[in-house]
Amino acid sequence: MPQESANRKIIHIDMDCFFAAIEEREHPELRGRPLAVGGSADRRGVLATCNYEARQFGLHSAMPTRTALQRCPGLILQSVNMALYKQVSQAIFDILRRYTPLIEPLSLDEAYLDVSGLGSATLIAQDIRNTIRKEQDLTASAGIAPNKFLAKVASDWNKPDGQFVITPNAIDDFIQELPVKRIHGVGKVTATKLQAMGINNCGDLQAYTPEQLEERFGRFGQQLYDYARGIDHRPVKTHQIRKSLSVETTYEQDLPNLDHCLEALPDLLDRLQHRLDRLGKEQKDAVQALFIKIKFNNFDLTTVQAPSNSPTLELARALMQKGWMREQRPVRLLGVGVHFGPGNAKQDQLDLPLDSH
Ligand code: TTP
Ligand code: MG
Repeated sequence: MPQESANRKIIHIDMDCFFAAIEEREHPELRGRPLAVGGSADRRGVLATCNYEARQFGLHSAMPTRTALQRCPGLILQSVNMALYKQVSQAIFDILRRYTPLIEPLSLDEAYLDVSGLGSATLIAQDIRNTIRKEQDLTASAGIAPNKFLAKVASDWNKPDGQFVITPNAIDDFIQELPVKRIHGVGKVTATKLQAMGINNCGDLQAYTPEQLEERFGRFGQQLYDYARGIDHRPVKTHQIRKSLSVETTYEQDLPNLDHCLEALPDLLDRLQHRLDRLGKEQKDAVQALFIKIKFNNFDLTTVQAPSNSPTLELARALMQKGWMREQRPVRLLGVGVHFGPGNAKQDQLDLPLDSH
C-alpha cells in the first residue's frame, strides 16, 4: 500500500495566483497588467488574490482593496466569480484523478497526491502541469518529496509555473537552511518566539529535544521536532473530516458597541443553523462547541468558545459579551461557528475554512 510505504512519493500541486489567473484567461486583453480579484474599496472589500505583476507592488491576499489601490493605482480589480472558480477547480481535480485516486484536496487550488509506486514522480508532476496548461490554459506549481510537509514547501520553491524535487538523500542538507517561517503552522507568534530563542532555520531547531519543544510549544512541539528533521508521517487523506463549520459577516459600517453586536447574532445563528441543517444527522450530533469570532476595527481578532451540543442564542450572547469586553471597541466582522468532535461523520466535500458574506 502506497500509504504505508517507508519511501513514499508525494506531489503537492498548487495553482498559480488561481482566481487572478482565471480572470486573465477570461479577459486576455488584461494580461501583463497588475490585476486583483476582490471586493470593492468603497464596500471595505479585501483582495482574494492578485497576479504576479500586482505582487511587485507589495499586494497580497487579504489586503484591504483600499490599501491595494493606494499602492498600485493602475490596479485592475475584478469581482469574485466563485461559481466559475469552482467549475475550473473541478476540471483541475478531474485531471489529477487521471493519475491516482489518492488525492487530498486542501482548497480549490491545492492538493496532495500519493504517487508511490507509479514511476518517476518528477515526470508525473511535469505531465500534470503540462496537461493543466493545455486543457485549462492555466499554470500550476508542484513540489515532489517523500512526505506532505516537504512537498508543500517544495511547491513554493520555483513558483510560479515551476517545480522542485526533494529526494530522500537531499533532505538533510535542504532542511538545515530552511527558515522555520516556512513550516506550515508557524505563524507570527511562534516565529517570534523561535527567533527570541535564536532559532532561524530548521538546523537551529535541531539542537532542541522533544521535551524542550513541548514545554515551550505544547503539542505542536513534537511536530516541530519532526519537521526540523524533514520527518512527516501524515498519510494523504482522501476523505476530509469536517472539523468546524462557521458563517461570518464583514459589516459595511462598523458595529459601534456591544448592543449592536448582540443584535447581529440572531441573523448569524440562523445562517449557521441553515448550514448545519444541510449536514447529516451524524454530523450534527457531533457538535461539541460553539464559538464566536470578533474582528475589531483595529483588525485585532479574538475568538471565544464554550462546550455545547447545539448553538443557542443564549450561549452566543454570553460568548459575545465575553469577547467584546476584551477590547470594547467598534467591530468590523462577526462570525459564529461550531466545532465537531472526534466521532464526527466523514465528508467527501472540501472543508473550506469560512463562509464569508
Ligand atoms: P493560494 O494558493 O494561497 O494563492 P494563489 O493561488 O492566488 O497564489 P499562489 O500563486 O501564491 O499560489 O490561494 C488560492 C486561491 O484562494 C486564491 O487564488 C484566492 C483564494 N484566497 C482567498 O480568497 N483569500 C485568501 O486569503 C487566500 C490566501 C486565498
Ligand atoms: Mg495557489
